[in-house]
Amino acid sequence: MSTAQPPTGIPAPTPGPPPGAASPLETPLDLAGVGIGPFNLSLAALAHRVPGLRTAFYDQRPAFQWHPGLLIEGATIQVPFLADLVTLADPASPWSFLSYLKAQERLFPFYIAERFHIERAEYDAYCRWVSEQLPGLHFGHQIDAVRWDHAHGVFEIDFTRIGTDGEAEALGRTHARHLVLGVGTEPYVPEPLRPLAEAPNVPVLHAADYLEHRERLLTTGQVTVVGSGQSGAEVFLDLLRHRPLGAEGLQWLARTPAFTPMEYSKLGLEQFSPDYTRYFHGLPEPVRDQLLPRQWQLYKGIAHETIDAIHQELYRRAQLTGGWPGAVLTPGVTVRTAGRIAAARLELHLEHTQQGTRSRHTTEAVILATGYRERRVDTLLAALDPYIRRDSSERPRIDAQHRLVLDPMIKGSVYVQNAERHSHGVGTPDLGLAAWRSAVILNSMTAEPAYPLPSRTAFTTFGLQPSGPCATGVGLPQLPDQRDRLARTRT
Ligand SMILES: Cc1cc2nc3c(=O)[nH]c(=O)nc-3n(C[C@@H](O)[C@@H](O)[C@H](O)COP(=O)(O)OP(=O)(O)OC[C@H]3O[C@@H](n4cnc5c(N)ncnc54)[C@H](O)[C@@H]3O)c2cc1C
Repeated sequence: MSTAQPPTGIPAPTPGPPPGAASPLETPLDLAGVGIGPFNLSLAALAHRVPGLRTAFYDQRPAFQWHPGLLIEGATIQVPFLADLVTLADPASPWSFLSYLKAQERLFPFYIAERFHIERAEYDAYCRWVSEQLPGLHFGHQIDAVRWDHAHGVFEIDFTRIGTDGEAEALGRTHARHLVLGVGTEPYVPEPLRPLAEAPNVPVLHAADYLEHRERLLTTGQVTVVGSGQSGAEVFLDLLRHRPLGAEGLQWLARTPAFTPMEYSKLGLEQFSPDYTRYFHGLPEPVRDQLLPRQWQLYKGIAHETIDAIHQELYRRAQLTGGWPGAVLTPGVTVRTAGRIAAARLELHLEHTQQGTRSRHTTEAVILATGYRERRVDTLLAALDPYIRRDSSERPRIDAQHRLVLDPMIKGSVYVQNAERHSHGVGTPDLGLAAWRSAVILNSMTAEPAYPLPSRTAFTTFGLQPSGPCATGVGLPQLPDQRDRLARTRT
């Protein structure tokens, strides 16, 4: 699926945008953001403190929401709270998690709790708090298309205003010198299971929609969870905890040879540092491509705590009933195909790779914890496509400052957040790098670094040779028009 299909039956965009939502051609924004997930929210929060910088960010949703279908009670984020929107670039920011706690009058309870990994629902609430107060955020705005206006040297950005009922209300246009895409990811369903997931009235859903269906899933006879990442583990644990004792009726299938823990050692975590990101970006493309799949355990495994909690709950149930719980956990299994065998029953065709065996499994509901993929922006960027430089696998080339490498005819920059795993590595979707990447982007737009960043961030030395220019924004070539303008407004 690609984003930004302009709705039909609505008048064509006019240069006069609706009040409060757009800027006219004579006074373009310095930076327009597409999407307000944590990454662009972080950028908006840091940009807010840069004097003279005119920004606006747009999101198609009516309000900020962070993976609402997986805000399972007790589930925590996998980075410490210090990895909030701003702290690792600007600990004094009014948009930090600690500022949020202060505003909620919860600083002392938090201090006493000594909790480093906060609940996912609390992270969501914190981001929403920022989103409700930060100026320049426009929810209910879907960005449909982006073009470069050669005559005026600005990006032309078409949007649709979406009403609270989800219907398109009006079309508009805004202009910006630079653009940042923070459109995030979307749920991924493997090919063999797609027809099932898309068919109405069949109880097959992606884990992203879990909470919406939870009540029904707690009482459905047999439930199967497919996928052994963190989402699969959290869904399985929640079902296990809340389904009837001794009649759990649960099956957990994983393609990986084992239910594997996420790499969480201190030196392992240094691969989520700016130093490692810089090193990775400096590697030759074929080396990067070989390396990434081998690093899956850094982000695709299950948190130790979740594995412990699952085992603990299984043990508790075994002890209470004096038998084995009605939960089957099988790794090493691929779901080849699936089909309906009755109005409310499904049959999965399974293959065990190591044994070379096949079997059929009947279930009444399937939850696909099969991951996410970068959201496609082909439609959104169709007009820019001829100007985008690509690597040998046709992926956009992205420079150290997270900008698409464009034909020099395009004077503005298109920054990307969370679409550069192929060029910047495993840290790309990590919330721990949010503030740093936002700062790198802002520093590349301002005469003096808006947020001075450390030149070293890890104890590990990655590589024998320094890996190219340091992506801190310091000492990097500036965008000339921007530098002059911002330098003047900064006094
Ligand atoms: C369930 C889950 C849990 C995670 N937990 C962690 C964790 O604990 N720690 C960690 O480090 N990482 C975690 N991650 C990874 C992290 O990258 C994401 O959580 C994070 O949400 C990514 O932020 P984002 O800003 O890229 O995108 P999103 O949060 O996906 O936001 C993108 C936004 O863009 C909007 N949008 C898209 N297209 C358009 C358009 N054309 N016009 C207007 N708006 C548009 C969407 O509506 C959406 O609101 C998790 C990921 C998932 C899926």
